[in-house]
Amino acid sequence: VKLHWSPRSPFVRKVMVTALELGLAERIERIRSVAITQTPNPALMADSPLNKIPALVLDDGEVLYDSAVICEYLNDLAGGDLYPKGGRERWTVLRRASLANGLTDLLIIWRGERSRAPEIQSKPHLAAYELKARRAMDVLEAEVDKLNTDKINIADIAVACVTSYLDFRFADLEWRKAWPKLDAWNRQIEARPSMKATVIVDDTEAAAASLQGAGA
Ligand SMILES: N[C@@H](CCC(=O)N[C@@H](CS)C(=O)NCC(=O)O)C(=O)O
Repeated sequence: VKLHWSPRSPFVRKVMVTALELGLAERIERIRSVAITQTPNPALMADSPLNKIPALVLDDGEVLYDSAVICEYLNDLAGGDLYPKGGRERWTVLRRASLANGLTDLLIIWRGERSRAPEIQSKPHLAAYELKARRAMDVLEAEVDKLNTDKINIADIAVACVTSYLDFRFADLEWRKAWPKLDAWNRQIEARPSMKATVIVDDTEAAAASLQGAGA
């Protein structure tokens, strides 16, 4: 299978961490695909109509997106146990994974707004994005006792990827000071080989010609 991939995307990272945890990473051929909201990429859109990465092209040509669907597909393929099979625990884990995914979406649009020329940035939007991001982080901090670093699930992977993304794009938030329990948990999960192998890298210079803007 082929994965529309970028070393800068937290959603792609989540898929790669999932694949590594399941022992499937070697079966995935990565295609460096530039995904920038305001500069749609025709080659990417041929497979991913909304111009988003990750998108997984299966051997029969069908394309799976978005990252939540890809992760569940990989877990199913490997017969993995990253998703509780049923009961209340399943819904809690899925809800927490959605919170992390939604926070990631929010950070991406927040960053998009911050990257615009200062005179056209919308102050109300910036303030609302920050308020929501902080609220989501408060909820994750309050739930930190339920997060794992040993027998991990899909929510742990999603929370790990979004918190580490804050280091990459929102260093000014100083999140590790503001949410110290999440910081301690994140440091432990970042020690897993799957996280170490997927550290976000800014390859902007390497791909400079086509990488203008706040994309991945
Ligand atoms: N809900 C999607 C979000 C994916 C997403 O927003 N990816 C960004 C890069 S991190 C993207 O491809 N942006 C390009 C665009 O919006 O046109 C998922 O979970 O896969």
